[in-house]
Formats: sequence, structure tokens, C-alpha cells
Amino acid sequence: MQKKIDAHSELIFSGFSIDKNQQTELYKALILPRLIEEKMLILLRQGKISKWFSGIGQEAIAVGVTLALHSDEYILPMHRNLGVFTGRNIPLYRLFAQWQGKEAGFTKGRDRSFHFGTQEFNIVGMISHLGPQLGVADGIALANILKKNNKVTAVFTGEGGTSEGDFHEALNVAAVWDLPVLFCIENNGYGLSTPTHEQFRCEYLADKGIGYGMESHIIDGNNILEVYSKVAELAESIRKHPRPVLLEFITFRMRGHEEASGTKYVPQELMDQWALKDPVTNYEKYLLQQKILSESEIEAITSEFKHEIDVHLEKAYGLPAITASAENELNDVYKPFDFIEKKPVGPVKNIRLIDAVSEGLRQSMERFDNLVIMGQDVAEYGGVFKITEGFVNQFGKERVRNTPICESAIVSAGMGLSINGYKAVVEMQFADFVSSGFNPIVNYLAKSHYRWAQHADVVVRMPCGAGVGAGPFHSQTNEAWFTHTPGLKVVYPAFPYDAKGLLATAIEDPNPVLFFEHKALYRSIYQDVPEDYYTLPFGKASRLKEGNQLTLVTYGAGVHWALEVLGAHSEISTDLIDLRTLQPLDTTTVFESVKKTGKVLILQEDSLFGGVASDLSALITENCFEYLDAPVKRVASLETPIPFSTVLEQQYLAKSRLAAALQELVRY
Ligand SMILES: Cc1ncc(C[n+]2csc(CCOP(=O)(O)OP(=O)(O)O)c2C)c(N)n1
Repeated sequence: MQKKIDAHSELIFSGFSIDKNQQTELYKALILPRLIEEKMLILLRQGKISKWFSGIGQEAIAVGVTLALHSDEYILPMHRNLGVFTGRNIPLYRLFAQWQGKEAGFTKGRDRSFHFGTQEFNIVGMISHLGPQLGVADGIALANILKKNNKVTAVFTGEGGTSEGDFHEALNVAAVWDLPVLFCIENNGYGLSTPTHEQFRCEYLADKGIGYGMESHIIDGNNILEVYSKVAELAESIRKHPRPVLLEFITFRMRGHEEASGTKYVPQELMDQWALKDPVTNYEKYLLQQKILSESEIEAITSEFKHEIDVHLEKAYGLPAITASAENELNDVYKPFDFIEKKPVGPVKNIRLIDAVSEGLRQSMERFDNLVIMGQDVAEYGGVFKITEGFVNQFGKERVRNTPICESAIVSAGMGLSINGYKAVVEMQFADFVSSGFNPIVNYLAKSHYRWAQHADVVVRMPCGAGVGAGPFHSQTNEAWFTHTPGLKVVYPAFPYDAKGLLATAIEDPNPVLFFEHKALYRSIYQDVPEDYYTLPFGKASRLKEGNQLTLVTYGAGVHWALEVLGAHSEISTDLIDLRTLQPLDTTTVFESVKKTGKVLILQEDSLFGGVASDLSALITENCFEYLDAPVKRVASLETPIPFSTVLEQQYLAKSRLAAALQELVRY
């Protein structure tokens, strides 16, 4: 029977087998974040820092967990976990520089407060969306399992964050894969202004562990000795027997959500009760009672820390402010990648696009033994398109992983693998389902290198496209969702040769790549493809036809529509350009051609507004205006969802309007 922990339960510090020196060390670690915060609150009032999320009253959790782990084990803290950062002994001036947006911080002024990670200290900070980091912890832990290094990963969430789908997905994945993760919920009573009874209906969040088949514990989060000893014991046990454990730390948020928002919605009575359970003052009282520390020793520790804080603050103030340089900003969006083209040698084989993707993937798995494939039904079943058929036999189930149906956690796990030295290929069963993994792609993978120089070595494979009578949710080509987001690369091959070489490059490239594979081309397009491994450069379009009346630019299935229509209209002399990659985009080849022909038609399978054709059209207008003999023409699919019935789908698709548009443009 679990003891009841709330504002009234007593903090009992006796009975833990922690020696006196260690108890003193814990005190020092506990009081440092409190003293820093007290200073920050003064600076905030003086307008010297922008925003502050207070962890006052919750320090025992971050400090206890951090000190219970080994320093080379990853911790993923939240916005109230200053004790994780101080517990890892990050020089204070660097933290202050981070909060002042200075170069010596961790994000070059690009992100605020605790939104950063540091490999140097094995800390991976949150993104604002709270939940995704739980799945990132899964990926980090998976890498530890693959390395067989017996390490634990600890990840934090507030009780409010447990309402997010990411929480459920991450715990479920960790349970199914036996990942050594400590999921630490800090239940501090409120998610912004929302009390726990408006957030969830179970008595204890730890009870949710039962639903995941996961061990769970409730811990008094205001008792540093309880937190430290319980977590140390569990961590040791998890190192020996890898498994996830759910911990609910009961505590209280003694200040507002952030300093400007106040606490009017919190009953004063509750505030008063919890003030009596302050984790720092109570522990101090116990140490004095036990004569482990004297008043004067506490005084000495406190004044030494205060001095250290002042010295480091002065140092941070003395550091230069960031100067804005667009070049620096743009240079840090992607991790530099020294692409070396591996030219194909040896015999070729006539294969389908689907075979080329499969072969490219297999050869990358052979080449990179740190590459992991994750996706629904990708293991024994071979994926719904059979691209990974036979992979389990060759590479084993550790590296070819069936996942539960949880795109968000798996994309996040890909991020975690990358943080811990692995490469990931995530197969979306259909590109349409990427919407369920959208958040970690556009907010985590895409922004991570820019924010704190952490690359995301993840390829998301996207079987996409219409023309197969599959209706609104199995036919979309949603590349424009991603070409809009800085930090992502987007590849869209139309031929087997390109698919194999570009996939190899995507996997070599340490940046996140969305790799689109058109389902209608999978089994219909054949080509002679080198049997050996080779790579192709990103950002190089190919010119498939030479002509002088107009330029037709397209990609994916559009390329084959164009070839078919142009084949039936040989009277139209056309430069046909297949873009091959959309980010980076080869504008040089496009502009050269447009300058020669003076007319351009851009064809895309996606519906018109906000698509790749629109931006390309704008670029051509801006860069080739004087050369144009006609307005830039865009041909795209109808502005409707994609219908299922064949007649409706044919009408929907841009292909049905291509010939007429071409003839009109020639006549212009
Ligand atoms: C996806 C998302 N929704 C909403 C928010 C706004 N928000 C930031 S923190 C927060 C409360 C979080 O509560 P909890 O998880 O309990 O953590 P606590 O702040 O209490 O430590 C909210 C609603 C957000 N950052 N991200």
C-alpha cells in the first residue's frame, strides 16, 4: 500500500543509508539552485533577464535524480530543473550567458532559458512542446541498449505534460522495447493555471504504469534523501536489468508558472501548507538537528556560493553581446556535410524503383552498422511495400525494428538515436501519416542544429502520391509541408537510378531528410541501376529533354506525366527538368533553361496553393523577368482532398490539364 504523500505528509529524513559526507554534498547541491534562483528573481525585477520559470520548492527532484545518475548518463530536463544543470557542474557564467542570450551560452542567443542541450554535460534540454523529449529519451536509451553499455537515461515531464500523446507514445515504446529509461513526472499540482483534477482523473499518475506494463513508484519529491536513494537504487537495478520505470514525484510549484503570471488561482491555504514542506529549509533543519552541519558551516557554504554566483554573473555581464550576422545564422541551420560523390562502377541491373529503394537501403545498412530502421511492420513482414523484406534475417531485429503505431515517438526516438551516435531511417507507412509525427520533425529535427549544434541524422521515408485509387488519406504528396521548414532537406526522385543514389546520400548526410517515394512509380518504372553502392549529389536537377520553345519543370510522378504528354506532342520543343531534390533546390539549371526558352511551365502533383511550384514561380519571376515571353504557368492538382473513385481522381490530378496548358503556353 502506497503511503499518502501530500502537503500534510511529514518529511522523514532518517532511515536512509547515506553517509554524512554524502548528506552534506546533497545539501550543497540542493542549495545552489535555490541561491541562483533567488538572485535571478532580483535580476528579473531589475529587468536584467527576460523570463523565469521557477523551480523553487522542487529542487530536490532535479538534484536528487542528477546526483543519483552517472555523469555520462543522459538527462533530459524541463524548464524548472535548474538543479540538473548545476548538478552536472556547468560553469555558472555559461548558464548566465545563456539566459542573457550571449555567445558563451549554449544557443548563440537563438533560444532562451533552459531550451538547450549540451553533449559536454550529457544534458538534452526540452523544446517548448514539452512531450517530444520523452520519445527522444527512448532513442537515447535504445542507442545505449545497442551499445550494450548499461547506462540509464532520465527524462522529466510535468504532470500537465503527461496529458500529451507524446507521453503515452514514449512510455508505450519504452515498455515494448524494454528501454532503460527513468520517466520522471514532477507532479507540482498545476499545469500553468490548471489544477491536477482538471488534467487527469487517476489518483496517482504512477498508476498509469500498470497500463504500460511498467514498474512505477511514488516518491516524496520534497525529500532529497528519498529522491536520491530511491533513484540511485533504481538506476543501479536498471543498469543490470534494462527496463523503463515510471516515477511520480509529488511536490508543489511554490511560485507562478513563470514569474509574470502570478499565483492568484492557487488557494493561499495550499501555499501556506506547502511552504512548511520546503525541501531546502526542512533538510537544513534535519542536518542541524543531527549535527551533520552547524549554523556556521551552513553560513559558510551559503556565502561561498553567493560569492561564486556574483563572480560568474560579473563574468557573464562582461562578455560581449551577440552581433547579428545573417550569414552566421544561415550557416548554422544545417550541419556541414562534406559530400563526396561515390561514382557507380560495375554491372547494372534493370530494376523497378521499389527495388532501387530497397537495394539502396540494404547497402546503407551494410555500410553503416550504426544505422537503425524503424517503422510499422518493417521487420518480418518487410513493410507494407516489402521494401525491407529479408532485412531482419540479414541485420537482426535490433536494427530493423517494428514499432507500435506512434509516429511522433518514433521520429523523436530517431532524434535520440542521433544524439547518442546512431543514424535512423524512419519509414512512414504512408506519407499521409507523417501528420501524426509532424511536431518532432518540424520542431525538433529541423531546429536542433540551429539551436544547439546538435544534428539530427534521421531520414524519414515517405511513400506518397496519388493515381492509385487510394482516397484522401493514402494519396497525398505533402512535400510542401516540409520545404517550408528551414532545417529539413527534401528529396523526391522520379527514377530508380536517382532513388538509389539519393537515398544513399540522404543516409550519409547527417541532417534530417524527408525522402519521398511515389507509390505509383514503385512498380511501374524500370531502369538500369548499378548493383554497387553509389551516391548522388543533392541540389542537382537533371535535364531529361532539350528543346527551345519552353521549359517544363517538375518532379516525382509529374516527370512521367510530362514524358508521356510530351511524347504525344512531339511538335512542342521542350527543355524538361526533373528537380530531384526540392531542398536544396537547383535554381541554376532552371534559370539557365528559362533564360534560353523564355517560357516556363511548372507542374506539381500537389494541389496548387502554397506548393513548390508557387515558390519556384516567384523565384523565376524575380530572377528571369527580362527573359520571359509569357507569364510563368503553374499546373497543379485541384484544390480538394484527393478523391478515391478513378474518374474523380483523374480529374483531380494535374496530369489531365497538362497538354492543354502546354499548348496554351506555346501559343502565348
Ligand atoms: C504543446 C504545448 N502546449 C502548451 C504549451 C504551453 N505550456 C507551457 S508549460 C505549460 C504547463 C506545463 O505544465 P506541467 O507539465 O505540469 O509542468 P510545470 O510547468 O508545472 O512544471 C503549458 C500549458 C506548450 N509549451 N506546449
